[in-house]
Amino acid sequence: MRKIVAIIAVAILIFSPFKINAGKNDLMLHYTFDKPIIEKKIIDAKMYDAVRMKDCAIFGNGGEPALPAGKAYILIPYGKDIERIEVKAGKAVYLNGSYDVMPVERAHPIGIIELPKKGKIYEKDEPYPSKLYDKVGIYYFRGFKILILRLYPVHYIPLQKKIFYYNEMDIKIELKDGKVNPNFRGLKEDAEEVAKMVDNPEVVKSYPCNGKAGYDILIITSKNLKKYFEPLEEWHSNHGEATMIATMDEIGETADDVREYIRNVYKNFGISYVLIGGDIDIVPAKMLWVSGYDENVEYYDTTMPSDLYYECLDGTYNYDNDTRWGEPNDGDNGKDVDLIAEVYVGRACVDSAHDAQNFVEKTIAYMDSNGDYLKKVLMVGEYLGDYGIASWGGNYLDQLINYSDADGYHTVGIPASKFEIEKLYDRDWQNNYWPPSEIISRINNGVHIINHLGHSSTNHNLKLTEDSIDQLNNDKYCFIYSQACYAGAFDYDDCIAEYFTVKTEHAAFAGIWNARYGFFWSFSTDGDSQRYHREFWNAVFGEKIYEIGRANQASREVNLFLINRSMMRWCYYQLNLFGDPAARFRVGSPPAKPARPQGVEKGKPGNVYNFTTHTTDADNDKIYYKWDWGDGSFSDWIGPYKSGESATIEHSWENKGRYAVRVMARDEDGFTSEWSDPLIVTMPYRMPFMELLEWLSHFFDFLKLYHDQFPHLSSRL
Ligand SMILES: [Ca+2]
Ligand SMILES: [Ca+2]
Ligand SMILES: [Ca+2]
Ligand SMILES: [Ca+2]
Repeated sequence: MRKIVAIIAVAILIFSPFKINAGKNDLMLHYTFDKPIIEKKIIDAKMYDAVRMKDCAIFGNGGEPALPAGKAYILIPYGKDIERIEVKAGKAVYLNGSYDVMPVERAHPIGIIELPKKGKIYEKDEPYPSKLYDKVGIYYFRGFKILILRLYPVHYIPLQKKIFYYNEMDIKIELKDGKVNPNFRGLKEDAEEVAKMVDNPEVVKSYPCNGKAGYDILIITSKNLKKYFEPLEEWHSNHGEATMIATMDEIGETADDVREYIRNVYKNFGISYVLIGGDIDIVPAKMLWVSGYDENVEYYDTTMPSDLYYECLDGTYNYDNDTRWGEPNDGDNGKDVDLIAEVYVGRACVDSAHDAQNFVEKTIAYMDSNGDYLKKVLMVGEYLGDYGIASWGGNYLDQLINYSDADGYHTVGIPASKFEIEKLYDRDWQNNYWPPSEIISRINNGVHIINHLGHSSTNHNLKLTEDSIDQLNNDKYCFIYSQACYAGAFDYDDCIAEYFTVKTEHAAFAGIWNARYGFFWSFSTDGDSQRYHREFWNAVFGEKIYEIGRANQASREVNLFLINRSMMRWCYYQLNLFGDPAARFRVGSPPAKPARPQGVEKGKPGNVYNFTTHTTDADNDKIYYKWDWGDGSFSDWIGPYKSGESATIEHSWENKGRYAVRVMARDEDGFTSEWSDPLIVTMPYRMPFMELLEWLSHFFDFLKLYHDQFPHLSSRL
């Protein structure tokens, strides 16, 4: 599926085989679709046709024909609302032959067998689905209004066994005046980010975005634990990510107090990340209710702790005011709850100073780490049960390596050319069972990234228990992503994810674990948890989103058009990050600390002077520089420069004073260096007698300025 630019105020689409008349205020989008690919598939000794289409995903409930659906993420212009949506398709193109389209399999909690079932739809003599699209909803990202549609380019007439598809669709959205979302804060970086999320980035221009963020990260913890998080605050601030700490005594008690506080800091200080520094009794977690179901078979629901509540800051999460938060009609006006994050959240489930020190030391050690261990990736797969291809976790995990187009969607995976990828699979092991001692020795030898699919519980994951975690003694810390059940149930006292991340000074610095059941599909690798897992590494290696919290959220949002599919909403809610959301995967090295700036040390206000620096990047990446002029002003990121090339910039100061000029480097992947040592520049240099008198009269002011300015140098941007 491809989308072609949206055009505002286009009268007629000349080359289209059909017409929609567009008015002045309309948004027009044109989508094209590739011919479907049909593959034969044997399930339970019966032959089916599996229908795939490029850039589409299989959508439907268990037992319904499994057909591809496309997605449209459409940005609505600033201050506008939707009056009407019109979708028109081109000519129906019939495929030759007759087809037995396979039914949608049922999603399974890891460990329960269910076979696919067929429903009544298969007895009908009319096209299925009977429509071109569904409106998934309207969601907001930092005040940008995004309409999400699910498009149905492929249709099936069951009794005739015919398949046809549309090779193009036109979407017209009639607009009317509307309100501006209260979470719109008008930052330039927000505009850049939303442009990557939507099909019509040219509409971003309609939003007034001139502001710059003052802060990047908020840490929330208790008054008692605050000092243990200060080294992390300092580390981030020294790397160009201004960080602040707030304590619960300033915030309140409830999850709603926390969300309200985050919303205010988001709006007024421009933050993008929130680290929750406390287990649920220190910083509460919102318990969200979620159900996933198959109309024809059985139904699941649960209540789970979800920090998604602190990421998605729009509107209410309990519109009907009942006991269930997070229902699909619990957003403002009975619409869906907010599912697009304003800020990216991770949690350190610390209960004590000891836990907080473990967490902070491991996180900083990881962010400063180097060496060969960073190349090591371990895939950990277990036997899941007798489900055909889905019998082995390893069959799923293999799709995380390199590019995959399995199950009708594309993901960029962990590149085997850059990493040493080891597999620890029951599938390949003697007697189909690798022993726990094996994973202990792999972690102790140093491994960077672990991906896991197998059975788990609140106190059991990767075949390890709380007790066996004591046998870990690694000082090279890993990141763990596990699809398994309940390992991240941090409301169950202390779950195994908490042991990995905060209870020990070894093991993992961060990870993503499920709060409740993970879900795979039997006889297929198109599992719900797998969708998020594949998209997580696609975000990291395909989209170069290295901050863990952002990558976790990106893996959700790309799946948002499937939110009603089987257990997708359940998984959307439960993928909590146990770690610092602003920590970046060390899949590259940051540039070295830049050379102390060279240039004049004395000069006159108003004159323009040149300053020069240089640095190198171990990966030979292109480099950008940001200058701190010592007067509260900063340059933009200037570049790119080659590694080792010197970079020169001009600057003048309006006022007399003494300025500490320093510079930071960033590579093309966004890894930042430390600040350089400062060059102290004094203005003015040569003073006539009268100016000297004036200067003396300002002498005490200067001392005060010097005093005010210097303490900030090491702690923030
Ligand atoms: Ca409710
Ligand atoms: Ca939102
Ligand atoms: Ca806990
Ligand atoms: Ca680099």
